[in-house]
Amino acid sequence: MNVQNLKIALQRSGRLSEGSIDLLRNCDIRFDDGVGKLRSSAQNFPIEIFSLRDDDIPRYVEDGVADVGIVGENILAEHGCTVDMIEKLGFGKCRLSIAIPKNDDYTSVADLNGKKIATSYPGVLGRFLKQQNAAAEIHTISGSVEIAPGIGLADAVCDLVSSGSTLFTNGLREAETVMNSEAVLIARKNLDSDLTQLVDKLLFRIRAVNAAQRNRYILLNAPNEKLKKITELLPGIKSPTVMPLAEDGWSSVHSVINESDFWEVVERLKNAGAEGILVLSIDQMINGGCIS
Ligand code: PRT
Ligand code: ZN
Repeated sequence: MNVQNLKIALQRSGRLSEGSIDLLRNCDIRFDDGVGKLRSSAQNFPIEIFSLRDDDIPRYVEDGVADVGIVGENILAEHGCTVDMIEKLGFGKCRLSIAIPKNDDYTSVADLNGKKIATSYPGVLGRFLKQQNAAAEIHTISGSVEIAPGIGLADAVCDLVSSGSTLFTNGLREAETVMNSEAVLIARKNLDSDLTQLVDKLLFRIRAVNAAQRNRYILLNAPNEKLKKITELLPGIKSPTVMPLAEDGWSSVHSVINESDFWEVVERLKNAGAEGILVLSIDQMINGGCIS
């Protein structure tokens, strides 16, 4: 009988912590995330949660302290560990960018020649500069990178950006995107078959949760003579469900559509004669009691 637990490493306290915990909870994995607890076990899934500093996660997964982990692609790229990146998770999105004082002229990477760039990502930045044939000097610092130009420590910075407000308040502007990043699920190479099965089970749930978040459930009424055109506009997971309404000549249409093309489809449905269009997230469908 398999009693092996899957050990997962999450960021203990930081920008990825909430997203990682929410993801496991949305997968219906119940555990106690008591503050400061290094280790907790789930009550309803064979998984053990380790809370660690994000920088340590790739190495711990590589070394087998944990089997899988959730970490930013930026950390993976910098630390260069040999682990498998198995799924992009859609949260913790940011970019690693080179930023310069806002009044400096900038037309291309050639303008970085001879400049000193402060960063906590010397590995990724070094590869980028080499690939772009830019001869800039890298000055590695571990925190508060954005203040370096203001205090005369560097001419530019290479740091993570999400809203851009940190750069703005420090009088900097983005000049180059070095890489885009988001939280990813990583796994140790060559896991045994029991652990691989557990990873597959977890991955199945993660994919289902993320798909549900991207999709919308749509209900509408359609006059029967326009039904063919309206149903053709609905690229549902399967064909849309069509049911006759009590009112003669009308049908009710239900379908699932992807968020990215959502408003365009709604507009086209309206133009094609759909009425009473109602849109629900999959969460609302379940929690609102629409599914019986
Ligand atoms: O203690 P530990 O080592 O675990 O945490 P940490 O302080 O090293 O990392 P943390 O919690 O700051 O970030 C964890 C991960 O979140 C990063 O590795 C990225 O993958 C991701 N992430 C997403 C970000 C950001 N967005 C982000 N904006 N990490 C850092 N920032 C910082 C950035 O360095 C800059 O100081 O936020 C500032 C810029 O934000 P904006 O919104 O002003 O542009
Ligand atoms: Zn860190």
